[in-house]
Amino acid sequence: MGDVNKLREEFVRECKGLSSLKQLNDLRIRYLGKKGLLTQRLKALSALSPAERPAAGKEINILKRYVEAEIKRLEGELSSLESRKKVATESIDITLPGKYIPAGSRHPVNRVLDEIVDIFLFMGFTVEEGPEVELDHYNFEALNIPRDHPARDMQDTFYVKTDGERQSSSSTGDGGDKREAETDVVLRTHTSPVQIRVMEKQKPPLRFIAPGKVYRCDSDVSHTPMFHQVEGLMVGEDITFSHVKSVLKLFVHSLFSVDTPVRFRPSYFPFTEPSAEIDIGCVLCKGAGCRVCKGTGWIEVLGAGMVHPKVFEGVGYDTEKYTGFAFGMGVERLTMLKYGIDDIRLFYENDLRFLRQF
Ligand code: 2NM
Repeated sequence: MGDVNKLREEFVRECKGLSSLKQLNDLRIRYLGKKGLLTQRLKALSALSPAERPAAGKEINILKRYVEAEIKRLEGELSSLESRKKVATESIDITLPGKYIPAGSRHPVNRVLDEIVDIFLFMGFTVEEGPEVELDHYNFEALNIPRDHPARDMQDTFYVKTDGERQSSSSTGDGGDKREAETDVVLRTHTSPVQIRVMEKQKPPLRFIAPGKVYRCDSDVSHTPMFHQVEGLMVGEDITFSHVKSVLKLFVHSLFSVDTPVRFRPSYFPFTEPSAEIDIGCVLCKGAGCRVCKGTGWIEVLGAGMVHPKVFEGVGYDTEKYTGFAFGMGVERLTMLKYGIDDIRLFYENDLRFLRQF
């Protein structure tokens, strides 16, 4: 058993020369690893006779436990030594310049959109959302917009090609060449399909707004192919045009100022009857007449009306029992008025000189 004693002496000697955790780890592998000195000796026990085996095994195991304990103790010592060394040599140069972290800002359209949503939340409306890729049924048919209505024109609506199913001109009547690419799938041209989807699922009373992106095949100083709308709907047993006036007046006075003049003008929409367009006194010239209001002193900001009975019939509402009003507005237009921006395309050019002003 002199061999085991020699091994112990060798281990003790090697421990004295250690100065790093890396060296300690190498030492551990040399003794306790898969092919380590102690592991090999333990394996060699099987070659001994049953008479010799217990005594030899006992000695090697005592050494093994000693080696394990020593390594653990040295690990503690060396790691605290190393961290003290690191702290002593490390330094922080407090004169170095800080890292530049560019701060983004909210897009003006989203800022105004949030303001609009907050005003309606305050009035007890909830927020509903729906798909931007819509069925012709929800975007037009259910809203009493007939097949030959100008709003459906290929010029305004983005039609989505669908696999296999493409309506031919014969199935859409005498539409001619222009109608050839029409399908049942469109990019929604307004958020009204959300109102239809909600009414199909829920019974009155209802009070919600539908904010979101809408798409129209249009592009000039006052039109972009994508823009944002907020539409709203309130349905109940005693809803009248007085509710339209009070809700929308309060809205305008909250978004602009309490002294902003508001007027309701008769208008036409297929999905409301009666319908109105709502003007506010020009925020730029205060009614005196300017380029923005085209000399009239008024700017149109909202459309609204009492929901057409045909729309209610389509979703299965009892038109004898329920009435309701709906309204809609363009968020870009309101943002332009709030911030005095004269070209809608600035919102989507991503020019930082423009965006950083908000
Ligand atoms: C507008 C103007 C007037 C409207 C109508 C409906 C629905 F689904 F209830 F019939 N939703 N939105 C509506 C009415 C929208 O936007 C200028």
